[in-house]
Amino acid sequence: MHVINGRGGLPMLQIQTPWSAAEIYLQGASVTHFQLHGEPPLLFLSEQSRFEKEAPIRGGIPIIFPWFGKPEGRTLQHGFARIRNWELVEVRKQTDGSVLVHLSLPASAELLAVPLEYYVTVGRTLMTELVITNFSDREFHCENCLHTYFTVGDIKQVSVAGLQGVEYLDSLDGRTRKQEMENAIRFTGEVDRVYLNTPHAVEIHDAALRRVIQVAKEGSASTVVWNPWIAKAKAMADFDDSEYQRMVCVESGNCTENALHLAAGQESRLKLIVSSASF
Ligand code: TA6
Repeated sequence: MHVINGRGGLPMLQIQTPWSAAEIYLQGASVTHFQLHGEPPLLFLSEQSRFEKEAPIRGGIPIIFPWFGKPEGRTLQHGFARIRNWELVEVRKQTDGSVLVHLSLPASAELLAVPLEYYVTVGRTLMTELVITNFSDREFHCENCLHTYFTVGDIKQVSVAGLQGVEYLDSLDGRTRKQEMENAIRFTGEVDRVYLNTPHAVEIHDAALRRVIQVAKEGSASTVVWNPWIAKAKAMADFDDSEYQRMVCVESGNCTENALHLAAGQESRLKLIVSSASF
């Protein structure tokens, strides 16, 4: 496997394994495609996504770092990691047939002494792990999030399970703190919620595609659930008006109140494991 010119001429890797296929752009270390052979893609990528230098890719798994959203004083939504060019360190076929891709974002002028390492393992499942190491001599505060877009057959027939009882911040209501009462979250309008202090896996039940996607994670206290619905879909230039019907974001990270405070020398390991089963 070697780097080729992908969409917009951006460098990318195409990965093939006995069970699956994947695509990874060096820009943002963006996993833009993951598909088990014979099944619909698991990751969603907008047909209108931009593939231009320094522009976010609309879909796949954007790496959100060092901040989530647009905190006070920041102009760049979701930080800069997803629009920077990452370095390809290694592509390795493993003995079990999976493929490991290691990418790195060196410490930069913006973030002295805090490099990022990203490990993507493509096989029967998709695993990605973001490692942040604070090599500085003082505490480092940041947020991180693997902002994963999943393909669904019809959002109106989708439910997200595993968050009942969990407190969340409702981004559509001034980040008011609420509690999830449903054991299966359904979508009848825009949903944009940061669930807090929840380390557990969640499941996306997709009746139209007759599959359950499991979104498991390690090193993550926040789960974000987002569907833009009709109005926001229309407002996004890099997203087709109808695409809200065929995607849902279930994101794994450490956001808002769960932000990270890394002591000097401390590292954070955020891991995502995506698998699916048909029914
Ligand atoms: O993950 C939810 C969210 O923060 C939404 O509020 C929405 O803005 C989404 O991220 C996409 O953000 P982006 O900057 O990629 O358009």
